[in-house]
Amino acid sequence: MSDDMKRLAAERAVADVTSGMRLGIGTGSTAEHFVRALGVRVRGGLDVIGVPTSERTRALAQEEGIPLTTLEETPALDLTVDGADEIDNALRLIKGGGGAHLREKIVAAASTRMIVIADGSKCVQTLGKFPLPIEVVPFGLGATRNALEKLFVSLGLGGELTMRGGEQHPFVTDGGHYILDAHLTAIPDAETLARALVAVPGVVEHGLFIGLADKAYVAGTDGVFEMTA
Ligand code: ABF
Repeated sequence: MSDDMKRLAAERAVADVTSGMRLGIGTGSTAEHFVRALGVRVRGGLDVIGVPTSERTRALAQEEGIPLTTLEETPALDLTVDGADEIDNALRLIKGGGGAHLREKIVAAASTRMIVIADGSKCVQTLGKFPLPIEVVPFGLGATRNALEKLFVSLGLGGELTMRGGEQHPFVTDGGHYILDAHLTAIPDAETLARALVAVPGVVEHGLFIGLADKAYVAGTDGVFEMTA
């Protein structure tokens, strides 16, 4: 059911793609529906070029015959289509549950427009129930973790940090970093937290996407509805 909804949202986004577009191509199960539906249109003659946001997406896009490029060759994109873990009413997002938010944010920021695709379970009043992914450099991990814990206390945010994959076998991102998931429960001021996180040495990127999404296609039992920023 939820997978059908993800597919419906993805198909709506594919309908917004036109020939000549330079695309950012997201990661995750919803984005995979987008890649497959895009592949069908490409094989039907749609002329686009895409930058994948993960090695996983690159492999699938190649299988689908979608022409790919890089941000070195094509530094400005027209449209990025990607999933999300949480979406609030102002189209602020939490992303990174799939571990790809560093590349996802670079690609989204290089795009004129970003469309989010999701099923209705991703919509929230306040961000933060989904653990916030924070990508960190392995060097100095203990110090970075302490600094993050102090930051959360100073902002009145409770919650613990857990190492993605476990302390013994941490998950390693496409960029060779680790991910600390912050279990904050609620993030009442996402802008302040986003600014503070990037100022912590050792933090590479976090999963708060603010001011990047222009539109979301959200699929529920009554069909797909559109949210705009
Ligand atoms: C990517 O995939 C991520 O930023 C987000 O974590 C996740 C959403 O996953 P799914 O589409 O599988 O629910 O978009």
